Amino acid sequence: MSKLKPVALRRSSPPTPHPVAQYWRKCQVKELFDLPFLELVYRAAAVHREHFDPQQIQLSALLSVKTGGCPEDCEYCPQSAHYDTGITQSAVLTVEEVVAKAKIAQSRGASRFCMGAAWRGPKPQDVETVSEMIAAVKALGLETCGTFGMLEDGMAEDLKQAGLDYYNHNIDTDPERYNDIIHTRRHEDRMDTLGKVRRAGLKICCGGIVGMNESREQRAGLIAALANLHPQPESVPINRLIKTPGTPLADAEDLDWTEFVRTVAVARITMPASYVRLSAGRADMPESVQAMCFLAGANSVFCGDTLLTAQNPDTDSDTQLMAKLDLQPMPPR
Ligand code: SAM
Ligand code: DTB
Ligand code: SF4
Repeated sequence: MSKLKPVALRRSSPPTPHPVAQYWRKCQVKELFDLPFLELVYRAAAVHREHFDPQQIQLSALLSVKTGGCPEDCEYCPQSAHYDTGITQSAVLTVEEVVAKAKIAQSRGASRFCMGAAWRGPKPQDVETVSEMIAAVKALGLETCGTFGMLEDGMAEDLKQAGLDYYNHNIDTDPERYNDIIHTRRHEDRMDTLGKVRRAGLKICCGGIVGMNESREQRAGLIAALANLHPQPESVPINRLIKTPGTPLADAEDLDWTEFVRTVAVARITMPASYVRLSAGRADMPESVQAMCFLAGANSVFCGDTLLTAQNPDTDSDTQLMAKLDLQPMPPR
């Protein structure tokens, strides 16, 4: 299996700092979505070039350190205990198992390693367990990211102390329809954890899912809510729903590829200095559509054959795609 090697930065200057805060009204974001498709992609590509080297793609690897049996009822998720998806609860991985996976990911060019757990939130003992994993992964020289659900006071500080760089906590959909999709918590609970994460000095990875039967206006609502986080999230995963049999969203209507590209482009324009990740949903996405996403400003992907439980393109296909598009892995900044 070939390794994706980082190359020297074409641009030696530091990344442009996050721009001065601008409040995005949902209707303003919707106006961006409504632009003629190629005009929107062109504008997003221009913004992308002002802040990043467009030939570079940040590579993150993902590992589920505790799979299945989650008490939350997120209608999209294969790991919710509320739905019969064929995924059963498994024990928490050992530090040795996590380090072995992290070494493989690093050897394949990943610069960030994201550990996920199917919890509503960690218990104090869980924070101790994942802290050992975080410290061990950090010691390999990888950036670390964790996604463990809602945090109690003090937990974000403990994770930071262990060596965590990023915390992933998605708002997932337009706040106005949050409880149409998830009934076991509120949008405000997510915001509460994001506040704790920020105050602890961690970087934020926060995004959402599209293709959950939402309207274009609701996609604009999701992007506006993300862009109005202050400061804006350093990393913004745009997930395309992976329809999982057994979940309530298994038969969601297909989202046209142009609408997905529009979402990426609007995320890039409204969050110019953030990494915009073409996240879940690449396994069955044609290379040409992925290329359009990169043109529209996506500059991060998950690498490796598996996401948390679902399939991702294999390393060889990704290596080939990046070679065809003359893209290079981004070294850690
Ligand atoms: N339990 C934690 C939480 O919800 O924050 C962390 C893990 S959870 C699986 C992380 C994210 O995965 C969710 O916020 C959601 O955006 C994404 N996700 C879950 N199922 C998905 C699916 N079927 N398709 C696309 N994204 C999905
Ligand atoms: C994110 O926004 N997407 C990733 C990561 N953050 C944790 C998770 C995608 C999960 C897709 C479904 C699965 O693998 O179970
Ligand atoms: Fe649990 Fe996270 Fe899945 Fe929701 S998205 S069911 S919180 S693992």
